[in-house]
Amino acid sequence: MFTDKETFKQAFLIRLETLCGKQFEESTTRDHYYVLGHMVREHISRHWIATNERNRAQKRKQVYYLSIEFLLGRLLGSNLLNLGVRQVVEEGLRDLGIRLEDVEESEADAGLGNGGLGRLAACFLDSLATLNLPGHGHGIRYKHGLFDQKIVDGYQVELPQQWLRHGNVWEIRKEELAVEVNFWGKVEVYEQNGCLVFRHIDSKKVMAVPYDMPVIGYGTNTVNTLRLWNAEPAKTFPLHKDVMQYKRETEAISEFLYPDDAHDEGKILRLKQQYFLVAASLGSIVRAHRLQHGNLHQLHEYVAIHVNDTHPVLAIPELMRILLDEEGMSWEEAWHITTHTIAYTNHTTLSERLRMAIHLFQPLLPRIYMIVEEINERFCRELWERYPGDWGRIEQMAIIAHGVVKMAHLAIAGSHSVNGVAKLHTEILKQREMRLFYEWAPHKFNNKTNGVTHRRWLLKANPELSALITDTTGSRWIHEPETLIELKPHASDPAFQQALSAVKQQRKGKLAARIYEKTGIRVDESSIFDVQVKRLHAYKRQLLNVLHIMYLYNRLKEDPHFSIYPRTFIFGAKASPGYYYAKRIIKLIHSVADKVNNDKQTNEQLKVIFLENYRVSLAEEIFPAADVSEQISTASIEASGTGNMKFMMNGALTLGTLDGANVEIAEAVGKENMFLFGLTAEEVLNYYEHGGYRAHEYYHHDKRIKQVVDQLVNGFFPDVADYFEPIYDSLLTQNDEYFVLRDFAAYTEAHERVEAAYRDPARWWYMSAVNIAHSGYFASDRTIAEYAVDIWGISPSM
Ligand code: B1H
Repeated sequence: MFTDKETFKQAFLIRLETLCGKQFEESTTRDHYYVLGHMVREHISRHWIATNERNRAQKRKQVYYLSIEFLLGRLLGSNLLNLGVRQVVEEGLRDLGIRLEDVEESEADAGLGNGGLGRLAACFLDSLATLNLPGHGHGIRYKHGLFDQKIVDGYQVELPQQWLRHGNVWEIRKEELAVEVNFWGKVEVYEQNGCLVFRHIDSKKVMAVPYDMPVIGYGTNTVNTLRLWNAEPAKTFPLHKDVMQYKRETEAISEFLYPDDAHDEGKILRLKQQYFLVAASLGSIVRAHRLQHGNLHQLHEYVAIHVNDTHPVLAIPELMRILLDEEGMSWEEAWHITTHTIAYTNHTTLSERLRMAIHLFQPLLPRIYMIVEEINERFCRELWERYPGDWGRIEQMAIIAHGVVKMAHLAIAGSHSVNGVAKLHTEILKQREMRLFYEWAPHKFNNKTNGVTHRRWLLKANPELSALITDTTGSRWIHEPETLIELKPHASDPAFQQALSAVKQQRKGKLAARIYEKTGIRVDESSIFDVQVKRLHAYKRQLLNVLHIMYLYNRLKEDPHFSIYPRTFIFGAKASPGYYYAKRIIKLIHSVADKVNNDKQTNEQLKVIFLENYRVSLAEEIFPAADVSEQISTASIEASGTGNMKFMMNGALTLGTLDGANVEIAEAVGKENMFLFGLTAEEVLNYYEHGGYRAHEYYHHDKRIKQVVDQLVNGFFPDVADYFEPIYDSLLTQNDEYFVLRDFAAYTEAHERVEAAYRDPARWWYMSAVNIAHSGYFASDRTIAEYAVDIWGISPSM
C-alpha cells in the first residue's frame, strides 16, 4: 500500500471510509492521523508476527529492558521514516491537499518519562530493532504521562497530560496475556515432603494487562515489542466491603507517571508501581520461556533482563520467588540463574540514597520482603567470610540496615553486571560511591557511555542538515553513524561551511517563527541562539545561566562602551511539582526575560525566551536551531547527559563543564572545539570532602556577582516581593552547594570565547562541522552494540 503514490492514495481513501466512516471531504486531520497510523500497523503486522515467530523458532537469547519510563514522543513520523515510506506518504497526501507535517503534529507525545533516563530507553529500543537484535521493552502504560506545563505570570502550573484521550493507534491490547499481581496479605509456611513451602495468602490481586506497541527498526524487517502494562481490577471482583475503593486503588497504579526525579513522596504507590512492572514483566517472560523450554533451568542462557536504574530492582527477589516457590528450585540454583539473568544500569551517583523503609515494604510485599531478607543474610555471611571482623564495611554494604532496604545494594548483589553511563560517572561509582562493592566484585563493573538515536535526533529532526551530509559523503552514516567522520575533511571547505551555516539559518528561522507563534516575541534570527533545555535542577545550574544574563544586562545598561554580539537565550525546562526551589528559578528566568525583552536600550542585543512545556516534539524543533549548547552542570553530578549529544550532532557547540559525557565529547572533538570552563569533578569532590569553599568571598570580591545576587532581593524585580529570597539564601546562607558563584567568572569568560569564535565564521563553522563529524560515537547504535556483546550476550537475528 506504500509502493507508490497512487497506490497509497487509493489505500488511504478506502481506509478513511472503513475506519472513520467518512468521505474525504468531511475528514479531519485527526482522522488522517488515525488512518495513517492504522496503515502503518497493517503494513508491519506481518513482520511483527514474523519477528516473534523467528525468535520462538530460533530459540535465540532475548533481552528484556525493564524501565519505569519510556519517553517515546511522537511515533508516526519516525515510523514512516524507519519504514522508508515517508516520501511516498508525503507526496500522496500533498495530492490530496494534506500536509504530512500537520498530520504528524496532531499526534500527542507519548510522554511516559521525566527526562534523560526515559528518553534513553526510547533511543535504545530504536537501536535494538535497527540492529536486528531480539530486544524488547517492558514498562507501564500510564494514563497520564509527565504533566503538561503551563506558564502563568511566569509561574509553572501543572496540568494532567492526556495522551490517551483520542486513543492510541500504536497499541494492541492483549487481554489473554494478562498477569496476576499480588499485594498485601501474609505468607503461610508449611512443610511438604521435608521441604518448607511458602504461600502468599489473603492478597489483593491486580490484573496487569499488556498493551503491545511495535518497535520498528530503520530499514529492516525486524519489529520488536514494547509491552506496556495497565493495572485493572481482577476479573472476578473480590467480595471486599468497598469494591469501589479496590477499583480506585488498583487503577491508581498505572494512572500517573511520577513527575518526580528529585524527591520520593507517595512512597507506597511508587513501590506498588515498581513491583507491578516487575511482577507483570517477569510473569510474561517466564511464561514464554516455559512454553518453549518446559522449565526454567536454562533461563539465563536464553533470557537477559535489564534493570534500568533501581526502579525495577525487585526483579531480583521476584525472579527468586518464581524459581523457589513455583519451580521448587534450591536457593543455590535459583540464585545462580537470577544473578546470571539480571544486569543493572546506574544513572546517578546519588542512588546510594535510594532506600525503602521496611515498615512500608514488608506489609505490601510480604513474600518478596522475606526473600530480600534471606538475600541480605547470605550476602552478609559471604562478606563476613571475605572480610572477617570488618563490621564497619559489612554494615555499609548490607542490603538491609537501620530499618531500610537499600535498592542499589540489592541491584549490585543480585546482578552480574553493573554499569555507569559515561566514563567519568563509572569511575566515580568505582572509586567513590560504590567503592566497597567495586572492591568486592570488580568484574561486575563496566562502563557503557550513553548514546542517542541519530535517526530521530538528526535524520528526522533535521532533514536539512541530513540532506547536506548525504550530499557531501553519501548516506552510509544513517546505518553506520561512525562514518560521519568522513565529513571531517570538509570541515575547512568554504563551500561546505557556507552550506552548513545556511542550513542552520533555515532552522533558526523556523524556530524563530515558532517562538513568535508561542510567545509573541520576535527574536533576531542572526543572533546567537544559546540554548539550555533540560529538567530544572539546582545541579544543572540554570541559575548560573540566568545570573550571567543579568550581568550582561547590567553591563549593557551601565557601560556605554560595552556591546555584545546579539544573543537569544532560550530555555525549556519542567520542574518537579514539589521542587519549590526549581520553580523559583523558572519564575526568575521569566522575570529576567520581562526586563531584558522590554528594555529598548538592550533588547536589540539581548533576548530571553522560555519555551513552555518542553518535551520530545519541541526538542526536535530546538536542537537543529541551536548555535550554543549549554551543558553547565556542577562537575561530577550529571551522570552523562544526552542533550549534549543531540546538540552536537546538530552542529551546536558545547559550552560546558567537564562533567558526564561532556568529557568524552571533549576527547572526541578536542578541547579547542568546545568552550570548557569551571571546576573539574575532582575539584568539586575535594570541596565536598574537605570543605574550603566560601561563597561569600566570591560575592564580596567580584562586583559583577554582588550586583546580580543583590538584585534577587533588592527590589530589582518589583513584582515578586521576596520570592527569590530562597535563591539568594542558597547562594550565601547555604554556601552555594553547586558552586554557581565559584564558576561565575570562568563562565563569563567562556561566553566571551563563544562570542569571539562566532565573530569568525570560518572558525565557527569549522568547529561545528568537526562536532558533527565526531558525533557518530554518541549514537545509541554504538551503545547498544556494546550492551549486546558485553552484558547481554545476544546477537542479531534476521
Ligand atoms: C537520570 C534519573 C532519574 N539519572 C529518578 N537518574 C527518577 C532518577 O522519577 N525518578 O525517581 C527519574 C530519573 N535520571 C539521568 O539519566 C541522568 O541525570 C543523566 O545524566 C543521564 O544522561 C540520564 C540517562 O542515563
